[in-house]
Amino acid sequence: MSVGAGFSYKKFVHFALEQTRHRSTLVPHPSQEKFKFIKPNEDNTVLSALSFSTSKVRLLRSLTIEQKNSAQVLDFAAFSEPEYDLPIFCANAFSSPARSIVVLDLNPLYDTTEHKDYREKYYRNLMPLIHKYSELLPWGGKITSESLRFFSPIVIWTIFEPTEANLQALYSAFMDYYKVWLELMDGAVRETNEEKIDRNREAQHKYLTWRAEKDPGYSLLKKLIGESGAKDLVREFLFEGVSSLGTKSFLDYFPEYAQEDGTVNRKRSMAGKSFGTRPWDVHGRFVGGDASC
Ligand code: BLA
Repeated sequence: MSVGAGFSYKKFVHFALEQTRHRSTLVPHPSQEKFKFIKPNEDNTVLSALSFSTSKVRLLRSLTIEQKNSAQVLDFAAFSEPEYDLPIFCANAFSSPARSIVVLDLNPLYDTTEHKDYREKYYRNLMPLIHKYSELLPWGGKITSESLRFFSPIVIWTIFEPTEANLQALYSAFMDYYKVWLELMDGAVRETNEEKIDRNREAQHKYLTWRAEKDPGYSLLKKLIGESGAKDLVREFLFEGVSSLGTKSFLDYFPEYAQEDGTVNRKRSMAGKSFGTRPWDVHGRFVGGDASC
């Protein structure tokens, strides 16, 4: 039985903000003023947007969308200041009455297959988390191949029927993952080497650039708040920093999307979907082979 109607992702946001407040002072982010009262075209829909920063966190923001008897959406993310190489906390859930599509992760700033030191630093000790949830929230099947480089070995990528039990499992996972992220944040030591700070900034910018261009939520946002509203929300709220943290373009980072006339191919994926099963082993080592397999 689906519980879509009475369910709200707001409690996820409340939990996260409260936990964060225990550890640091939340300062409203400038983007909050502009997007707090954003009004959708449809009467049955409520959009809520909140954004903050803390001493170590450049941007902590959440968007929830609640549609009566229809879609429930959570987009919650936290991006550290470039002085820290912290993973990006990422909780995305889109629930229709029939199914929920979920990505919950501590997205790595650096690809964990290429950067083994980064994998060791952050994920080695976290692998038990994925075992805890791999049965309750199993791998969601084939996925946009390009997304994988932004996922960590502990990513929860899943699709389920939004029953009470499944949503409770997701809430439990969300709380665990967020607490772990806060621990990492607390322990993070400020980098002073300018080169490393620049590298962190560029890595975050690359991530923001990917998501601002290819986020699967875009078409729903466009429907709710129109094309220019959706563009603003994506570039100045959800992925704020995409216009200021760096100057490289989407095609500089992802040249495989270039079309002959120099524009960006609108397809989400050039490589196609792949990875029908979880492509990391219990140690967090990538075992997915070539993306095209
Ligand atoms: C589907 N959302 C998906 C899928 C992924 C994500 C992987 C499955 C389709 C695919 O393989 O691309 C999420 N992809 C991510 C995330 C990253 C990524 C988090 O690369 C990070 C690096 N989803 C939202 C929001 C909405 C939303 C805010 O997060 C709506 C406002 C909707 N997601 C949504 C919908 C689908 C989807 C409607 C199914 C339709 C589709 O695939 O386009």
